[in-house]
Amino acid sequence: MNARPEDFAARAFSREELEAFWMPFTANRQFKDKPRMLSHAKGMHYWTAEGRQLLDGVAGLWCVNAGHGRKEISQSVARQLETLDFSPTFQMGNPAGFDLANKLTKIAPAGLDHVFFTNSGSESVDTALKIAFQYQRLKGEATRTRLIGRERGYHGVNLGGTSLGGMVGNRKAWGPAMIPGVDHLPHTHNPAKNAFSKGQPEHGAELANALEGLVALHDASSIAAVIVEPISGSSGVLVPPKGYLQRLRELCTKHGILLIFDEVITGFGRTGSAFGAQEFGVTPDIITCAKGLTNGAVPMGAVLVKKEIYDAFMTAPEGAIELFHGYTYSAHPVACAAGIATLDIYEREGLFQRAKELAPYWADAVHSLKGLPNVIDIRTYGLVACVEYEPIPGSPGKRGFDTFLRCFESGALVRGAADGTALSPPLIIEKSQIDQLVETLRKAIKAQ
Ligand code: PXG
Ligand code: PLP
Repeated sequence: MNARPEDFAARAFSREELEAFWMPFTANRQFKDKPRMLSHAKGMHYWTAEGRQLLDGVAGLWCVNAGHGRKEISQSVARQLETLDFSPTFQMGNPAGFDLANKLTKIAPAGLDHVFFTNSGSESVDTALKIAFQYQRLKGEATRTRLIGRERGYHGVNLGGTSLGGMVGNRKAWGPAMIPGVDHLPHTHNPAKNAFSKGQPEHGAELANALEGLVALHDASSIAAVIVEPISGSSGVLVPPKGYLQRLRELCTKHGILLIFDEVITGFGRTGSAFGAQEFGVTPDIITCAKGLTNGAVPMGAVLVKKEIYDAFMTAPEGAIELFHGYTYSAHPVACAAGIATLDIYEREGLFQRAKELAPYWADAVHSLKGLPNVIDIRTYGLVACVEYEPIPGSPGKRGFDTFLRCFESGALVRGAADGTALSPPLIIEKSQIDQLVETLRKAIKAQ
């Protein structure tokens, strides 16, 4: 189908009509004074309400990995809606839930062979934390109640994930509401040593040793789990230094601490493998994911756990509920239908491999921005990147936001991340579109 933006011409909204919707992570008043409305999407593009075409440089919000408007997904969803629109998954099942779980565990790292379904990345994170707590209890290690995140981490917005996250703006307003017993490892961003690295930076594996410090402080017997993103996305695409994740794995194993990889962004081909775990050759005990699971078409998340964890729960007495946790919409049949169709597309079109093959071209293209005014670092891996700017004194984040606005006005959707621009296009992107995205960004940076 050719895009026909005129079919989707959005009516104009008055300022008053924009008022009721309290928009998430948005400068509401600024937006409502000068709205940016998206009305239609197909393939690599969005169209604005005014009919302007935008090249999608962030897969919507890091989630539309197979590109927009995939017929296979909408048809699968429509069929499911007409067959079984909703079914409870507490004490009963629907076929789509089991089919999706089987498909998902097939592409997951070996050993992570059970899936708990949620509706978002945030719910996946809080679910993973609860599973980690209870697993330690079941093993007879009920004193392991502390959790460890990392500076500059993002683990969604529910209270567990907020507490484990490491971005100050997302934390500072909720001090007393946060869960207790949380520490943070240092982040791995080191521009003095690693600026303009392509792929994994050379320096910083030793930062994982900070976990030894926390063990020395609290004792291993008090720590349940460590959660990190293999590549931190939200806070500016921080790629793990060579050897860092391996070291973290070793230390977690040594101290009986569960390792959780939050793969909400790094899952589903972003790095060139199904999950970052496989790409970096490190197997965590639990993986959280969402976004690309359904190509963003229907909200859904999942928590993958290794066999030993699932088996520990299955020792509860016959007939007992093993995990007192679940969402009304866990394994919602419509979300599952979207997930099944999405995983089929990834496989049929070899999109993870495509990301891997495009990665060198992508890295060269984005790194060609080195040398532009204010560009202080560029980080790339797979089909993800961040270009970081020298902050304007007193106005942190302004250059990133202004660059997003300029790109939006000149035909590309990018994402402000810290004082930078994050890029993570659908994995179907063509080389010519990579060129176009980078040229649009180049002009926007020059206009800073
Ligand atoms: N963990 C990670 C690693 C994420 O990137 C979540 C959890 C939460 O997922 P939900 O589905 O609850 O949003 C995310 C989500 C950004 C941005 O700043 C990133 C995310 C969401 C919104 C904005 O680019 N990541
Ligand atoms: N609040 C109330 C009053 C509820 O009854 C429920 C679910 O039954 C929830 C919250 C949780 O909703 P969900 O299962 O969609 O997360």
